[in-house]
Amino acid sequence: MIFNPEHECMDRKAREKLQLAALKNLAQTLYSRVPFYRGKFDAAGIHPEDIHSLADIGKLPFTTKDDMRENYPHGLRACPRDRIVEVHMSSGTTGKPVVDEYTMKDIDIWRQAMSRTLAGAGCTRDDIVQNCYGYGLFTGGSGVHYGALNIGAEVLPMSSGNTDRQLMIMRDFDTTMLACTPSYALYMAEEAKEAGIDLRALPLNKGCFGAEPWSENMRREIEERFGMKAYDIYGLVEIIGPGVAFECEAQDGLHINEDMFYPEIIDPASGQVLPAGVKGELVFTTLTREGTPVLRYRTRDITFLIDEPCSCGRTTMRMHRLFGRTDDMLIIRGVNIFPSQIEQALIEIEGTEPQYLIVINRGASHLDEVELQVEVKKDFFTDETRGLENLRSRIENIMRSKLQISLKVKLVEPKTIERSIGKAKRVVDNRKI
Ligand code: DLL
Repeated sequence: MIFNPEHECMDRKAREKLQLAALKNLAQTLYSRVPFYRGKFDAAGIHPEDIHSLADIGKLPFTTKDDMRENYPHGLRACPRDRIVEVHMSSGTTGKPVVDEYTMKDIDIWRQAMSRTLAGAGCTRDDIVQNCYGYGLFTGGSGVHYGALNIGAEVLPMSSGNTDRQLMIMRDFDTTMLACTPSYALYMAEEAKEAGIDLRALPLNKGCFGAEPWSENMRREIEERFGMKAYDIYGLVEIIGPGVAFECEAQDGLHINEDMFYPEIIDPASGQVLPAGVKGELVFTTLTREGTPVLRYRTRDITFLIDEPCSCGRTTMRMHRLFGRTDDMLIIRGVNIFPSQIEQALIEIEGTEPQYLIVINRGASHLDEVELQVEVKKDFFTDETRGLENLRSRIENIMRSKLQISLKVKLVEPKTIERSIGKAKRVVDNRKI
């Protein structure tokens, strides 16, 4: 199903015209309303009036995650405060979070983008959508919620966790569509098996999965275990949340809502724009947003663009499912974490050395399990066992509250974690995704 054929199947040239007009408008807005962007334009010796074609976007400055953190909380807002109606934020940070502020028009854009996303997976007003993405500051819950309501489907706003209850509701409320992270879907399947529930016999027939890396293998497994179609959906809080790109029934690349979010692929080292088909770092510009619009945001996600017609009839540019990232960001149970944040938290804990190793496994449960090995200071190690046990649980509590993830801490003796003369190896990721 195509939610908005007028836009999604628009003639390419006509769309480019709209994109150019929106880009000029965006540049003007950012220049006149956001001192941070004015500074960036001035430093680059460029003025919004210099934009004459879409290719001119290549002359404009990039925005990075650090820029966003430095402008916390409201430095990138491009409209008066009283026009903001909702706020979302990045999760799991010890530093400043990335903030996304939405006006009512932004919510409309999101609603539209998410309706297209869910419709791409076949959602109609007849569907009952079990939404197990987290509600709250994370964008997943609200994004799916808005899209499903706009289609006229019924939403079960479950949020994440409490798997027994999820399975009960899934059966008793005749869920037809599932929305959650792919690893949680597999975990649910495992729990269902244990509880003797035959998922394949339920009305559930499709689901949309994203917010973390997954593979064709995982897709096959989800489709097989649930007896449903599994679609990849992509987005990020810096741009709007989910709804940036989504798969259609062809399951052959993700259609980008490019009338709203203008994509580029760049060489991560030089910043040069690369042509379709060439792998590089994905960059997005929000063409029509009002609250916190963004110019050329460097996502750090690696993919390539697909500039060929799709069998579904949509004319939008597609992106290949992600290949990875250019930085060391980890996504653990859907929460984005940088090793440096763990390091930062450890520095503040007395008794520990800043020597650590993060070991990630995806066990039989299909959920990520993290062991944090931490070196203990010499004096501490000779201490009685109770002292060590206290330290261990203290670190676990601090990590849970600062990073919003549960991990198991293993205290190790001084000098046991391998030292490196080059870049320290901080992560052993055993997940076979
Ligand atoms: O994860 C938004 C989202 C919610 C997307 C629900 C899909 C479904 P953030 O927390 O800002 O936003 O994390 C964004 O997650 O830059 C990617 O590295 C990763 N990511 C998101 N979708 C996918 C996907 C949400 N389909 C970061 N495949 C992005 C692989 C994904 N990685």
